[in-house]
Amino acid sequence: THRTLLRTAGLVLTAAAATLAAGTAQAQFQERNLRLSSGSGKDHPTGNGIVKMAACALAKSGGKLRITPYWDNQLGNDNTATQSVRSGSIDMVVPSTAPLVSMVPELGVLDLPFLFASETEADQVLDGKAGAWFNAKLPAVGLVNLAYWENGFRNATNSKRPIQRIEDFSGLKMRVMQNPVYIDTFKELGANAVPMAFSEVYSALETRTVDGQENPFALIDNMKFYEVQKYLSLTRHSYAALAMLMSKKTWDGLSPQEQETMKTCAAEGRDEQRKVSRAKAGSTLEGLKSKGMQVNDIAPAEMARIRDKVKVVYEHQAKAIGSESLGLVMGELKRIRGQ
Ligand code: TK8
Repeated sequence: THRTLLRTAGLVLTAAAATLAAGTAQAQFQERNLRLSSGSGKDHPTGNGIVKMAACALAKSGGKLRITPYWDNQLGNDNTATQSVRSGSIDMVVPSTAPLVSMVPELGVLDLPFLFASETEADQVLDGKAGAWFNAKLPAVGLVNLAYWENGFRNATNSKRPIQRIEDFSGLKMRVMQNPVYIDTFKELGANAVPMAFSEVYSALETRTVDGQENPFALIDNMKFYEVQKYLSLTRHSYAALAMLMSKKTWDGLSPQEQETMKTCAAEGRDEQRKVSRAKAGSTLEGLKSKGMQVNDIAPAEMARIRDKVKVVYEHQAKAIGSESLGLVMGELKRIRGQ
């Protein structure tokens, strides 16, 4: 009888522990549907990343943590969708970091021309202490960056002429992102820089309101700019990062386990997205040629003149970016390059 009592007590305790554990698991994940705004289409590498991130969140939450993407600026462009995320009416957005400088000017260092020499350098700076330093500034403006994703190296397209040398920029009306570094860079190149939201670019190119724009191959293809742009010149003048942003209001409402899951899955999505973006660059460029774009390299001597001309942008923008941000990123690059 004594033994039976003990055994029964043991069974009851085990059952209680199991219920508690299940209960905690219940508290870990609630039924959620997070709305995510994307500025590109599902068949852009960002789509691969978002699909992977969403599958990861569902799997890790027993089907409770759902992410629903809205493609092609349906919920607004980078600026308006980001404002909606700050207000909490949309949960997530994946803009370029460039438009964020209106809230966090220190991010402008990432937009400096020819800053990164390779994707590897960009990954190490963004995923390292510099990226973490930028991330620490976002909650104050109502945003949490889960991970940096890839937009890519940017190249110039236009409808007027191939850009073979710096003089070919003069007089070109070039749409740029709403960001002082891009405006300054294209002014220094002699173009007429026209800041504009991404969602308006196709029609501005079609109506010849602007002559050209600059973006990575994947977006030139995904947004069908080849339909309204004859020339693609391989300037590779800057590397653009995306930020997988969540509303701080949404983030603060998540359990620690949900927060951890979102971070893990955003990193999984990032790795997939970067992989696809880099794997497809070559075939995307070939595709643009077959869709009628006339693609030209720029002779090294002419590239050297272009790089030389825009160096002054670093000085012009130093004050707005701030010495701490500049020092941190340039220091990281020196370390990475073994200088
Ligand atoms: C997409 C934009 C785009 C950017 C631009 O949301 O505006 O040219 O390159 O990627 O962020």
